[in-house]
Amino acid sequence: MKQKFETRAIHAGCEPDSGTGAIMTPIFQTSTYVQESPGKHKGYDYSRTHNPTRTALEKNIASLEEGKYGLAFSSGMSAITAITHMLSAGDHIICSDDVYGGTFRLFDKVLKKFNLEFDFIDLTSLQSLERHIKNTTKLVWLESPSNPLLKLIDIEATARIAKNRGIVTVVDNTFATPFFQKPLKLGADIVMHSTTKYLNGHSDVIGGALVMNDQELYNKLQFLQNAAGGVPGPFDCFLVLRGIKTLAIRMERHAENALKIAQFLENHPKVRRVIYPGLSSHPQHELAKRQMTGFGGIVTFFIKGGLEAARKFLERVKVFSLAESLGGVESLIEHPAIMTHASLPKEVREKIGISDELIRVSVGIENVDDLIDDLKNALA
Ligand code: P1T
Repeated sequence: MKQKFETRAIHAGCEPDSGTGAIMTPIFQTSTYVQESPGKHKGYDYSRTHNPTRTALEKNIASLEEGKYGLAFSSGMSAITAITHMLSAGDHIICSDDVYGGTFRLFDKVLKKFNLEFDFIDLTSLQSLERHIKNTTKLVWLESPSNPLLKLIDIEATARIAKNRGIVTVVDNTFATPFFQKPLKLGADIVMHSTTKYLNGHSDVIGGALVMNDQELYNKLQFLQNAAGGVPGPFDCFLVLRGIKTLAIRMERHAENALKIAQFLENHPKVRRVIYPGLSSHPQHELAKRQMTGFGGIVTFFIKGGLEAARKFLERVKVFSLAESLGGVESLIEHPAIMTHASLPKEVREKIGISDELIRVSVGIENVDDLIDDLKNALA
């Protein structure tokens, strides 16, 4: 019988050390490996290409996503960059209009210079996806739930449309994590992660990962991982592996706390609107129930009173920390328009709904009563 998620999170890729019996994967802090004879070695020749601590992490994340192959990177952005290195000048990419500001910035400010063409569209509409596909379209890029507006995209339907046209679908699964959503099983070709977030879970590492089933895609991406060199160090791999061991119980608590906070905010007179996929008021709550097994730990809401009210509120929280990032055990709160999504031009932000009243909450695993108390006091 195939092991369950919680068991694989702890054991996949992690064998006790053959030399010593050490139960924890050693941190192989080495750049190179001694060879018996030129080209004759134990599978490791140089740590940009392979490192045993990294191999353990890659196998572990692949197992959680129920994919065949995993690749680890030095950041979420370097994982994204590796995928874009598969493309050539003239290729066209369709990207969801609501993605992490850094992803938009890489596509819009860096890759357009290399003659890659982008359309940022509302991928909640499959008709819009069909309308924008061209002969040169090579990639469809999406986040679900998206950052920061928590839009849901029908992964199965999107991947089916793309696959029929020979287009690769990439899902950034950072917000949902494989505990709540498995894009490869829904038909996506590549799953991408900022391991900085829930997978590591303790706000002390920057990292990224890719998982896929297709061997040809894996060969290309592994070649690019080594050729471009955005690899994580062994210590960071160790920390992410350690974090993942508790992913399942952390995600359960994140989601339980997030739902209570979303319900509290939804009933607060100073709050205009709350977005959380687990609320029946979320426009895609039915899709969320179909394609996810839980709704995650991020809640966004619109505070009444414009930028002034948002600023005052964010200066007053005490248990929540005002900071970029998400997915750690501690609760974070931020203002997307000024912080994580400042790289989007104001017109674009306004068009898609990232207003000055929007606040994003990464609900941690503290006692939820303390969290609600903190929000209550700051709103008052
Ligand atoms: O920060 P890095 O590990 O390079 O990952 C980039 C990234 C990719 N995808 C998503 C969905 C993300 O949220 C991020 C990073 N996001 C933040 C720092 C943030 O506060 O939203």
